[in-house]
Amino acid sequence: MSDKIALITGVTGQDGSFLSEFLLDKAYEVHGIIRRSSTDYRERIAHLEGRPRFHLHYADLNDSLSIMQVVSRVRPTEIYNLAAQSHVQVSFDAPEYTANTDAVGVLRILEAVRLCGLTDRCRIYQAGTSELYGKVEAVPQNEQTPFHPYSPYAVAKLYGYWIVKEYREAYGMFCCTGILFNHESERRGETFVTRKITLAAARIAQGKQEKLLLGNLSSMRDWGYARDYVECMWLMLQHDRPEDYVIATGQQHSVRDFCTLAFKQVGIELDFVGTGTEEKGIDRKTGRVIVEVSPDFYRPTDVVNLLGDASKARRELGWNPDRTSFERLVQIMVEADLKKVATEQAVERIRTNLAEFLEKGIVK
Ligand code: NAP
Ligand code: G4F
Repeated sequence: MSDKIALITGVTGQDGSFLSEFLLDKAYEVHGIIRRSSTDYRERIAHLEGRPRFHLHYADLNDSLSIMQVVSRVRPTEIYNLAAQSHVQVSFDAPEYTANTDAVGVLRILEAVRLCGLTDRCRIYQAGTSELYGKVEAVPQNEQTPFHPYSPYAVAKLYGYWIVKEYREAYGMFCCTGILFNHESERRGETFVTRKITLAAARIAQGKQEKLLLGNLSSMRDWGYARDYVECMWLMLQHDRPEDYVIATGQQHSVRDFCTLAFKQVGIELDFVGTGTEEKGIDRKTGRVIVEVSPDFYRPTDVVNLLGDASKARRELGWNPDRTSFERLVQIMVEADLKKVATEQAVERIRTNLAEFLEKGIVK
């Protein structure tokens, strides 16, 4: 049995799935926490299920007993706490749930490790976020930049950041926070802006969608590739001392830029005209309106100027933020969504044909 035992909360999520692959490749025994659900299909980790060193356990970050049970059974050497209600917009609709999971959930992990007597054995990574900088007080942002959280999600994550620091100082635990800027991929949830755009580009190009409705097109993000970012989580826990690190590319683009590039990938050149809610993205060739602004996607408070400075991670962890360019990231996502939409269409055609054959008695 491996002496490297990782426990990942949020294993079914974008990052959890990439991190599982990364750690399995490093010969870890990987344990993941999943929530009981009436549908048992876990798309992002389906390809890992059944592997000998990959194990799943039912637990919930809002249920201390379940966390204690898993931690005491698995006795991990590393915990990656990635589980969260991770959607900023949703945190305005479900602030209490978000606080319970994203703030107190972190405390539950730390306490479980302490109460199971694993403080000397187990290192803990906490998924922090660039949303902590929120209504930014400086650009770019690094580990010294003051926090100014600007959503219920960010406020909850701020508690997570401070409680990790507190347990490090009070109990000498090896626990640290990665302050990760936005990272995307072909596995990104479909309601985050990048994936919403790449999926729409693929659907519009294949005649499956008319228009794309978005909120703030001028919002600026530092977008990296999730597959590259999970390495940093691991590097932080291999370091000789527990510290917090900013992880970012140091490049900034607007939502509008992302749209322009994604649609270019499917052969549609967009021109943006107008301002505010009247702004539109128009197909240069046909004059057709492809992108419109809907206030439904505006947030009560929006974070609009994120740009990270990951010099400390580059210097101390040897992490290379330039591995996947912005252009390549958009290309990876669009290509994956073109395939997804084409497959869905093929399945739909097969279903229709089969239904017809059954009806006509051609097949039984
Ligand atoms: P994600 O795809 O939304 O995945 C979230 C994961 O958390 C899912 O596995 C989800 O399980 C699980 N989860 C939610 N509530 C839970 C609960 N109460 N108990 C147990 N598990 C629960 O998020 P992600 O993009 O991979 O992000 C991973 C972490 O990094 C999150 O903490 C996020 O806040 C943080 N972060 C992300 C980014 C980014 O750009 N992606 C940047 C900075 C920080 P189900 O599948 O059952 O819903
Ligand atoms: O893609 P987003 O929803 O990501 P956001 O809010 O930056 O949060 C993500 O990154 C954080 C790291 O900074 C993570 F901590 C967090 O868990 C999550 O992974 O929105 C990005 C920007 C926002 O300014 C939003 O207002 O895009 C703007 N936007 C414009 N139209 C939209 C839309 N966002 C979404 N989700 N949907 C839209 O239609």
